[in-house]
Amino acid sequence: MVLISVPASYANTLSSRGVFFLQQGVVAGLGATLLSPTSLLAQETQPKKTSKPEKAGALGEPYFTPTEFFQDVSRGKPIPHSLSEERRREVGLTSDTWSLEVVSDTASPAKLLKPMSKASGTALNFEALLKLGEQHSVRFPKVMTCLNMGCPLGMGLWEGVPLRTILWLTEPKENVRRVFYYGYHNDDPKQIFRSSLPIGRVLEDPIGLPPVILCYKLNGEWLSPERGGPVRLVVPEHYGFKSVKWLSHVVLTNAPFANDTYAEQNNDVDSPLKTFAASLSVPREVKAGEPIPVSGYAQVGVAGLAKVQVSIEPSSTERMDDPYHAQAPWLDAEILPPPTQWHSLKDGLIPEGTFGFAQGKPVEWPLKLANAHWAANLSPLAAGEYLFRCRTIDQQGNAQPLPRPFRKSGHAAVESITVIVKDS
Ligand SMILES: Nc1nc2c(c(=O)[nH]1)N[C@H]1C(S)=C(S)[C@@H](COP(=O)(O)O)O[C@H]1N2
Ligand SMILES: [Mo]
Repeated sequence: MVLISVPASYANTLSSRGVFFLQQGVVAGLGATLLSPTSLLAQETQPKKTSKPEKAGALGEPYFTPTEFFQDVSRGKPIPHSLSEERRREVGLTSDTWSLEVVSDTASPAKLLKPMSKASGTALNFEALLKLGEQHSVRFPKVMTCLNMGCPLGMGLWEGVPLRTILWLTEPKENVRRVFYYGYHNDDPKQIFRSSLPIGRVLEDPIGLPPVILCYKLNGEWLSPERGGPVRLVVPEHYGFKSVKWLSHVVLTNAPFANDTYAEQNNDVDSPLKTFAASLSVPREVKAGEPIPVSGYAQVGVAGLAKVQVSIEPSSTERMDDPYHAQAPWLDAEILPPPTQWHSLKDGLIPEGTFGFAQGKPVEWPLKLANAHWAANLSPLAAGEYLFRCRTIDQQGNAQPLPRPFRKSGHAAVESITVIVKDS
């Protein structure tokens, strides 16, 4: 049997908690019918360290999700990270016992001159991986999001060695079309969680993207068992299911197809991260004649993020043939600037040499494949029942949920939230 650990709080409910990320103040420059959202600052609260908050990976401050707030999506009975340290040592899930096999697929062989296997004593160990890291390590920001859930699991600064660095050590010669990989699964074939990539993506990075890595650090700390330590794969532009935890095997194959576990539940395994916005704070009841402060986050997918927009209209409004609310009265919200302090990183600083940063500052904002935060202050309304919505416009000009509105290709539905405006 396969168990999935997902926090009970992970219902698609919207958090009514205050936002605590609006610490930088928000500059003016909103559309004429929007007011400056600085009043949102009054709602600041502090993150609770005791319980996992909802929308952990979406909250903005700290920008990089602290370890204890990261949400977990792990299969297995028992879930590998729940094993005792002693047991983890026995099964190769500690840094001193971990090793990785990189071999040819027996069903569709690739030609490798130097496969790495346990049997021949050539498997890659953690020490050798770190040694490669001295020369080749890369570190990049990425939001971890489950294809099937409405909200990111966490924002991370992921660090490791490009997978291609290890693949080249096996001296592949020909007949390599795909890379299959999987992790520790209690030695039970029924529990295996596997994923795959085209060899081209592993050997080469599309413009602006960091490499696929064997990851051993998150936010400057060694990767914890819960996050897939000692070593997991991290694929920058993909949903979480491609980033296999407790990595143990990489299989080079001449097979041309994906063999991902996620395909078995009707998921689209070739769909990279989508751009979408969702709310974090929207008052459910407001007084007539008072501005309505709203805020949220946006996931910046492969299509980039040009704008976040908000709309509010009487809930009785009917529009024909407008499934994506394209005709709603959309107004631009404010995309909040980068943090000045990167809490949860050492000394609050971005380390030198981080992908997408120069002198500790982002080269562009919002960051690619990461979260951004937004806020707006809606103009006062008369008493009545209204629907609030938010959406993104990507850098190609597509309004959410376009251009890929299919749920099994990743969540991007436009939220509709009822807001009651009452006479005071
Ligand atoms: N070995 C293994 N790797 C795995 C999974 C798993 O169940 N087993 N779940 C995947 C899925 S579906 C997601 S969304 C991400 C979640 O990463 P996180 O738990 O670090 O947030 O891990 C992926 N890697
Ligand atoms: Mo997932």
